[in-house]
Amino acid sequence: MNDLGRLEDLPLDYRQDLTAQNLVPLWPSLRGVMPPHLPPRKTQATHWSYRAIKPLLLRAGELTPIEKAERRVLVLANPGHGLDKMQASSAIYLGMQLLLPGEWAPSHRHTPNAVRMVVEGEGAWTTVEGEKCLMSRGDLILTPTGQWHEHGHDGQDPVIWLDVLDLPLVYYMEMSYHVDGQRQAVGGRQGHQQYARGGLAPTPVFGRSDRRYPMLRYPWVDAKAALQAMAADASIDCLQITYVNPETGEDAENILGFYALMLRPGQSLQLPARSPACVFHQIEGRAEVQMQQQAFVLESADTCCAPGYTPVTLRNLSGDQPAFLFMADESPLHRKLGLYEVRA
Ligand code: 1HN
Repeated sequence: MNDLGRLEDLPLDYRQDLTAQNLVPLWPSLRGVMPPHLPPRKTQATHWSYRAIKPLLLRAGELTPIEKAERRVLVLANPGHGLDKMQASSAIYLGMQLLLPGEWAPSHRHTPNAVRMVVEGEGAWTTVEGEKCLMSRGDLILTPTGQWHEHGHDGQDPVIWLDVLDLPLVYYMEMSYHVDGQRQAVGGRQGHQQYARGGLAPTPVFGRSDRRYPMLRYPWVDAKAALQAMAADASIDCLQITYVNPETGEDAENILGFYALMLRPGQSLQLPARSPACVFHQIEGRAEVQMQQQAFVLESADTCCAPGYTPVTLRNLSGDQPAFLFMADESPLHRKLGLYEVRA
């Protein structure tokens, strides 16, 4: 490959003439924006320890009342992007949110899509478009783009959950904004009950639902049971499920994908290098996540991220208990853009 000319090779007066016209020569930067074979990635393999996060989040509960925070969150920021950018990867935002007993995080809606993965505590709920979704450990709750949502807590102990948003992408597109709302009236709908059994969709007299988001809460008991049922078949090596729209089978949200994965006792699983960046969050058990000559030990509720185009090996550190992980990635986005790729 030939060397391309550098900016310094150009006469100063020419560079100044270009600048005066808001013009820039491409060739000195061409290799930087499009290097051979592998894209430049700011996303660094990063681990966030729940043991470290929890006391700092509880301290935020003492320091900042919910009225002064609206959402009381510590952002899991990837140092490769800069801590101020609030990015775990190019398209993924992660945060740990605390709600104390009796608190209420008021209703709003916004352009970025969000999900919550409940980490700890009982008695909290999120109301999404009038559907009250109870929050239990491991439950996944969607608050897709444009949908009203608010959080409340009727229990006794602090509740903590992991927020996953496509905020960095929507912000990059200059489309990130929110609208404040009123406390929502709660209706009777409970999508997770109507779609509780895979492959069976409720069918009213006028036909199947055309709701874009028919299911908002994916209880962990159901996801775990689905994984355990798969595990009964010893020929299935990759015990992984995708959180889908039960009417269409498509990804639950438009931009980020969400998955749960089970590792049998002692199991190792190799994930090939794929274009999307990926987040791993430990729901139950302990696992090792190996990538780029690093090994992170995920204790319960720990989170880590892998840049795109990076092979990852997962290993259950227990010889007698299964391990369960929640994963989020940028696959739906890459697929819709026609950019998704897997490297052998
Ligand atoms: C948001 O609305 C929530 O509703 C959580 O709980 C985290 C991060 C950035 C922007 C909006 C919530 C958020 C957020």
